[in-house]
Amino acid sequence: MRTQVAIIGAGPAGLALALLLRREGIESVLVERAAQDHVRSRLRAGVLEQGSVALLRDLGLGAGIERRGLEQHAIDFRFGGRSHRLDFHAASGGRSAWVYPQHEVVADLMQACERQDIAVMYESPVTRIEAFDGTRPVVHFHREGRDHTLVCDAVAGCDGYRGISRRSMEPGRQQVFAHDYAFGWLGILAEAPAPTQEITWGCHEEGFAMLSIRTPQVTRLYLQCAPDEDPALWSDDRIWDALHRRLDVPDMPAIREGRITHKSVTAMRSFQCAPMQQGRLFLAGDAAHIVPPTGAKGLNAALADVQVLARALHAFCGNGDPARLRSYSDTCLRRMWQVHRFSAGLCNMVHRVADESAFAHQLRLVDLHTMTDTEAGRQHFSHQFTGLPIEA
Ligand code: FAS
Ligand code: PHB
Repeated sequence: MRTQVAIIGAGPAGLALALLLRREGIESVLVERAAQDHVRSRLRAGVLEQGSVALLRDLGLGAGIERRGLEQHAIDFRFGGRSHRLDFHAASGGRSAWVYPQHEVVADLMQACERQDIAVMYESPVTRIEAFDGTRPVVHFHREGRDHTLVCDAVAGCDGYRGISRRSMEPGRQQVFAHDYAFGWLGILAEAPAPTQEITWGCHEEGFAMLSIRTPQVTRLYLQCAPDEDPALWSDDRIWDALHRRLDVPDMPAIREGRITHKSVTAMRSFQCAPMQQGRLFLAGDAAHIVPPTGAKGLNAALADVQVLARALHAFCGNGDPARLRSYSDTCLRRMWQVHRFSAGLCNMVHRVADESAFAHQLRLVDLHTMTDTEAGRQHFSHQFTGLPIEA
């Protein structure tokens, strides 16, 4: 087989990239390891930055967000026994975020690829990527019991943290930055309406908790736990008791309980590889970087990367200009290090580690007050949370 751009992975990064390339008349083929239903049903991110919503609308995918998305203007931070509502819409000069779950985004992107006859091969794991230091990379994949090859001009590694793309790069030409956190999140889905229509964070002495929203009847809740916690040790009663302790405050309606339909633990890490390219192989999304879910940046950073990559591939494949491709990694890294700083800083600010000193605890409280109770703190949080600009 032959195409202009081989895209490895049909998660949000790969699917969005294929649609952006098609719009510029550049052909691509997506090769995805898993079955389509598996990719579509994975429960992950929940919040879209303003720029990500603009991208999806630009791709003609605004209908789902209009019907099922919830525009957000504020986050209610709870600490010191009371609510500290941060209006990021006002503090950012009118920018918003949307609650619109990743599985909805992926379903919308898949439907758009099908409508445009973009070739997505599911259940087709890529086993090797070769010759990407030359001008004709070759992607080897397995499909329907046979081995196949896909010859192309460029390879987009959108295959996530455990994918083959980053591992195919020469380690000696790559730097890795990694940090694992001393806590994780026990995440649940509950058939219980949110007491208010705003995401609520509990920065409690006992530990962090969050209430987010999926639909008017379903809430997504998180509890700080050990990174290797066994979800089976958490009965429904134990979960609700901890969520009430960490989230309820006297001046606001209590969270509502309901049937828990999903329970899982996510460990937390920050990871970045640099550069995000070697020869004609370009990494985008989780293949290149991981952020803790606290700042809701993983999915949004993936969508930001592929907008940069699509513009660079259009200049190269469409007009023979390699300049943007050469600077792809530098362009993404300038934005990503700010995303890492925001995500890691927020993560450390709102979680309490077991051996926290009294001094460190005081510093965290000052940081929380600065972020929510000062104009400068609110503005800094709001510009980051609603999404940094993507370099043209
Ligand atoms: P993805 O991992 O989504 O997609 C990569 C695709 O490549 C997968 O479909 C995989 O099957 C495929 N693939 C891998 N190897 C392959 C091979 N050899 N051949 C072919 N295909 C291959 N982000 C947030 O912003 N907020 C959150 O709350 C949040 N929660 C998360 C919870 C969990 C449990 C996880 C794992 C992630 C969470 N994230 C969250 C981050 C997540 O949303 C990612 O940022 C997002 O999926 C990134 O999208 P992609 O880069 O497309 O990678
Ligand atoms: C989510 O809905 O999963 C979510 C919301 C806000 C965050 C992180 C995750 O900051």
